Amino acid sequence: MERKNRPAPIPSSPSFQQPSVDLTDNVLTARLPSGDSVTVYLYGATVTSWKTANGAEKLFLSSAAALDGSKPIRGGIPLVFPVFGPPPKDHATGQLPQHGFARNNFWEFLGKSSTESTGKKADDSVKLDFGLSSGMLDEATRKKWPQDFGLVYSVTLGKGSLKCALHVQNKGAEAFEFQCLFHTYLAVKDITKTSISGLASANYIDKVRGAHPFTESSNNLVCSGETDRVYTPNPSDSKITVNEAGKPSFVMTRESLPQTTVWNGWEEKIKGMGDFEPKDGWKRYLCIEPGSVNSWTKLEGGDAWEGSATYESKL
Ligand code: TA6
Repeated sequence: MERKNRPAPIPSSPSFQQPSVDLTDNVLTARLPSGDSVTVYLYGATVTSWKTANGAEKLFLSSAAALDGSKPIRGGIPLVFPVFGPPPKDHATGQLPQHGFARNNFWEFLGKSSTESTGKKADDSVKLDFGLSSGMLDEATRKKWPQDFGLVYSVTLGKGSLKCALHVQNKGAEAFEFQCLFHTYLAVKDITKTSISGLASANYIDKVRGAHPFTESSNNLVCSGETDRVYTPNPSDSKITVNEAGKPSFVMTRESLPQTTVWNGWEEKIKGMGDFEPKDGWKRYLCIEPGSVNSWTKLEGGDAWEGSATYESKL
C-alpha cells in the first residue's frame, strides 16, 4: 500500500566523488577528485610527494633517498621530534640521534576523515592521521628517552594546499620537554632565482656563522651559498612567502611554531651527502622548516600540545 508523504530515498552514495586513500606496503597515497595528491611513508610518517591538481610535484625528494626504513628519508617532509639538530649531551634527549627518533620509526595509520557532506565540499580535502607512541619504540630508543608519550600527526591535503599538524601528549606522570619541526624540502626551479619574503627584521641564529645571532635586513632573502638559519619571525604567526622568478610560489603559515629554519646545503655540503642525488639537486630545493626549536616545550603529566603549518602552492 502506498504511504502518503513517503520520504525521498537518501542517495546511496554522494553524488560527488570522494577522496581516494590507498595503503599498500607501508605507503599511503591519497588523491582528491581535483587531482591533488599526497604520498606518505609510514616510516617516519614522511610525506614524500605532494602534487597539485596539474600534477606538479611540490616537494624535493632525493633520488638516492633510502625508502626501505634503513635511515631517515632524504627529502619530502621528515618529522623532527623530540629534539632538533644534534641533541645537547647534558639534556634528557642527549642520547638520541640528530633530529630525534620520529623520522626513523614506523608510525601507524589511524585513519582518514573528509568532509562527510555529500555536496561539493566532500571532495575538497582529506585528513590523514598517523600515530606513534612510546610503546611502539624499540627498547634501545626507549632507554635513551624513557618518556610515556603519544603523537598524532595529521596531514590534510586540500586543493593546492598541505597542512601538517602534530599533537603531542604526555601520557605519563612525569613532565618532559621537547622540540619539534617539519623539515620540509620544497621543490624550486632554481635556488639562485628564488627569494624568501616575510623574514625582514626577524632575529636569527646563523649556523654557518658560528651559530651567532643576527637580524634579517632583507624582505627578499636570496641564498647565495650554504644557508642554515633558524629565524624567529615577529609576529610569530606571520606568513612566509617563497618567490620564484619574482612570483609567489609557496605561502607558509603556522600556529604555535615560533621558529622557521631556512636551509640549503649548497654544492659542497650536498656533495658529501651519500643519500642526496642528483648532486646538482641543491639547485632545486629550499627547506622552509617551521618548528618550535629555540627552547624546550615542557609538558606536565597528562598535558598535550599542538602545532601546525600550512603550505599553499601559488603556481
Ligand atoms: O634543518 C637544517 C639542518 O639542521 C642542517 O643543519 C642539516 O644538518 C639538515 O638539517 C639535514 O640534517 P639531516 O640530519 O637530515 O642530514
